[in-house]
Amino acid sequence: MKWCLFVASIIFGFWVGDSYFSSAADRPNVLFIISDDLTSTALSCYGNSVVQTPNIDSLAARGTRFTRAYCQGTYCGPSRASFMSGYYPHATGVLGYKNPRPQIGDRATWSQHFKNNGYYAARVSKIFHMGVPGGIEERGDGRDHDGGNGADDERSWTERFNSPGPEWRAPGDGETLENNADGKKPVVGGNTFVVVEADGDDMVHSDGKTSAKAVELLQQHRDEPFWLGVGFVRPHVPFVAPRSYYSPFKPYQNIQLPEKLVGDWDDIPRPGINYKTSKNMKMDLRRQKKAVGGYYASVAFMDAQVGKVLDGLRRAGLEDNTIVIFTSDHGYHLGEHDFWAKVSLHEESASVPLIISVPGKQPATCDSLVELIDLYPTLSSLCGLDVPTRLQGKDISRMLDDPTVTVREAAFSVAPSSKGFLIREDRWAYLQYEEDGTRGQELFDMNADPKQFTNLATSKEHADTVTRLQTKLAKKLAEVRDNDL
Ligand SMILES: [Ca+2]
Repeated sequence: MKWCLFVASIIFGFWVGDSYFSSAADRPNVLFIISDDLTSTALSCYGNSVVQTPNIDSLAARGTRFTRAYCQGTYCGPSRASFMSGYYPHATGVLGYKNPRPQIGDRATWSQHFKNNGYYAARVSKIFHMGVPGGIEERGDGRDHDGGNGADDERSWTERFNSPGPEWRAPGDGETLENNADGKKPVVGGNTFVVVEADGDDMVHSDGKTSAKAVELLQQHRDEPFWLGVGFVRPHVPFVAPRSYYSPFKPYQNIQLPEKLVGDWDDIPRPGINYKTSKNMKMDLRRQKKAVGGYYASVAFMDAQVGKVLDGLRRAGLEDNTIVIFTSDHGYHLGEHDFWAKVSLHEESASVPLIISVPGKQPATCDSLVELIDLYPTLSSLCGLDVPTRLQGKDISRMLDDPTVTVREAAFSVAPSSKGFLIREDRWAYLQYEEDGTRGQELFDMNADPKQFTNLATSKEHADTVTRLQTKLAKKLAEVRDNDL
């Protein structure tokens, strides 16, 4: 048997039985591109007809586009710590803006696992949490935090590179939209809705520098296996991009806002009302439309940077031996229910865009439920590395050959800051606040009500479904906490 496998390994260049590649040099590269705060609803390949994202679309056209991918935490810190460590937020207890190293000890993170297996592992800009804009801006507060590395984990990398940029200080026409009803507030920093139509070209900004550095690294490391993480900070606030990216979205008054329903909040429990709303941000319709336009311009700018990286991959001759992943750390509200930004566990915020392109595999659209935590085991499997049994995600690689494959009947996500939990099944989205649900429940029939306007949690007709999902959630949380940490 061993002899047969040996012969097969010579013929096919890898161990057929265990799908191990014969040596690290033959293994595919991994190019992991992650945008910050990007909702799939803003991408043309996910159906947006106003924003054009030709570069992300081109990746979708040759890879598998997942329509039901979910983050494990609905803001940067817990989401990134989760998919990089391979544990759910409630396993590590990383519910805020830290890296998971103290909790995982010597266990390898995703990129570190590849590094330990002979890969060059590098990141450009934000992969673990970094504050935006403060953590990446020149003169920003993040310069005082580990030299601008934010909540990064140094052991995950062979090398790491940051891309400081001017952010909200970029010269151009800027406006603060949030809490600025009288219009007297200047352009400010922080986690605030600001739009800047910036002077100059792409290279003025963090993401322009990130794409250039990534292209340089692809050339430099073309002759060795690599795991390269490229972290773009747009469309995270502030919405800053060169002027040219704004023209398709002006005049802003022509931007269509999501449907508004009278009494929409009446059946949502208080913790389910997102922390940023049109009301508490004091954004009138003009400001709301400009916020969407500014976000869209940031998406178009980020997409152009993705294009430069994909072009660099092609020019380095690496397209045929590189698995490319594109995703975001969580989704985003652009005015649905008059909610804005992240944290919410409603669909636009908890779901993420996810595209995985493996050379030689057929393009597809996959509607199976998947989670960002599945990336670590899946890419380990695809590259012939061992898949540590302690990982809490699932190997979804078979979906790349057959998009009808399913590996889970529900996705699980949390919003620690509102003590929120989400169980997303094929038909039902069940949201609960507090572990016992005492601060409220929401149940949506995603077939009949995909925009989540009618909370069915209090209807007698659906009491059994609520009980079933509440039990399922408690069981899932117990499984998450039953781990080797
Ligand atoms: Ca984020």
